[in-house]
Amino acid sequence: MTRTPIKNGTVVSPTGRHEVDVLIEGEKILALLERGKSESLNITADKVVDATGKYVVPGGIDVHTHMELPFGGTAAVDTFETGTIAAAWGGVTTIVDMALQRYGENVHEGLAEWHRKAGGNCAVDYAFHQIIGGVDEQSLKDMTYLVDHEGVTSFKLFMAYPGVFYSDDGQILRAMQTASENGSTIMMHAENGIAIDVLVQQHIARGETDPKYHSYSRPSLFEGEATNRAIVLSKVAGNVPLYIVHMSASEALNALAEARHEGLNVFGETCPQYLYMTLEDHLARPGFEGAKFVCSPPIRSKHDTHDHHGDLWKGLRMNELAVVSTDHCPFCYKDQKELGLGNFSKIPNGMGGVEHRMELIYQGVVLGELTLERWVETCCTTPARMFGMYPQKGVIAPGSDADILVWDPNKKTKIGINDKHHMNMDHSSWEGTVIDGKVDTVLSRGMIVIENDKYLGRKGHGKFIKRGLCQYLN
Ligand code: DUC
Ligand code: ZN
Ligand code: ZN
Repeated sequence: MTRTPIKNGTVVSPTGRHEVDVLIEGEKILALLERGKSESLNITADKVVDATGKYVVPGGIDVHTHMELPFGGTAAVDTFETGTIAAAWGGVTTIVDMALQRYGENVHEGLAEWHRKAGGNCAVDYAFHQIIGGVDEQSLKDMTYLVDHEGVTSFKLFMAYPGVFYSDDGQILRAMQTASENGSTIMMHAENGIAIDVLVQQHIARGETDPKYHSYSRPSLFEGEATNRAIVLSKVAGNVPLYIVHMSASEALNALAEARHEGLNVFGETCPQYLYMTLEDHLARPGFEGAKFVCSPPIRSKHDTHDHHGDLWKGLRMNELAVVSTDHCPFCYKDQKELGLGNFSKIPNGMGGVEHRMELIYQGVVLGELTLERWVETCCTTPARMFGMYPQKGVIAPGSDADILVWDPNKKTKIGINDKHHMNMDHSSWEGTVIDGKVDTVLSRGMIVIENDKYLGRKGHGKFIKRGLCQYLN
């Protein structure tokens, strides 16, 4: 078996920083060694990674991606191959993608289709949540089968997108009751889709068709209302674990914080776009450029009564928000975003970001929004525990998978289509952004996949990870 020591770096965990070396054997972490110990023990190494002046952290885990998702009359452009290569470039060693079942479709077939897409194609490890777009007797039974036999232990439901993925409150309650029996987690897209559709039609009827009306038609109050409703339903269903995805709004965060204060098993996730982007600076760009930033929930206004960015960063610091994911759902500008020229409601919803989450949230450390430890916790460790992959993933400890990111705080990263950009989109959502740090070396189960600005990975190296239940329950 190959032996790879990572020497002279600072190992960062959610609880602190340690000046130790990491010894990897094969696919696993064998030991953490005091400085100099590998020399005194005479450990033979096949390769040494020198991490002098660098941080050594668990590989990033992005628990919310949509590779190849058919959506908005088209499909997300990253395949599992291109998307996981981009993930590796961004220091991400595990993704959890959303397998799809729509109304009238069979859950097992939806999951099998996702295995066909991903199997043999991934550069890093992957797991699945299951979208349930049609809650009925059969899909409820199938949920329990997936938990018991398939290592799929979380289900995404939608309070938005009527006629596409939408579940009504009765369906949501029934899915939550099923989850409360089988131990799984309900992930919720919390926006009031029925009310949103009314506003969308009214904007279009008034000739307000530019991308910025996407945000005006989805007010933050609707996200707050839906979040609160989801929480109430989860409480009635027996305090079922509820994970609110891609939170963008202070109103929603307030509802979440109150529920957590009450001791409910309710958790929240946000994404970099909601921490940095604004309606005015992105969605309202001249011409049709704002279409690049159409995603749901939408990017919020900086002139709202709430300071959404400030509140979300604070929520991350205070563990009201537990996780940062990306909701990676990439579409090209040409021919895909352009489907919505003259009608914002036809713009495919989504942004690509799987490559940049570790970078963008590290920039939050530089800006004083988060500690280095909390960066690791929200991007690596908590995602693993939230979705039943700990301690195989999310931690640098003996016996864990050797998924490791060596991060250089002394170099810079310029993001952009002609700079750092490995996703399949024809543009970068983060064009021109400069990060005060850089992905240096990335290992996926002991294999170096990124080193010296080169991708050294292999299609098919990434394995499917069967997951357990949420590891944070009361
Ligand atoms: N939101 C998006 O922006 N894209 C994919 C699905 C979703 O909920
Ligand atoms: Zn969603
Ligand atoms: Zn999503």
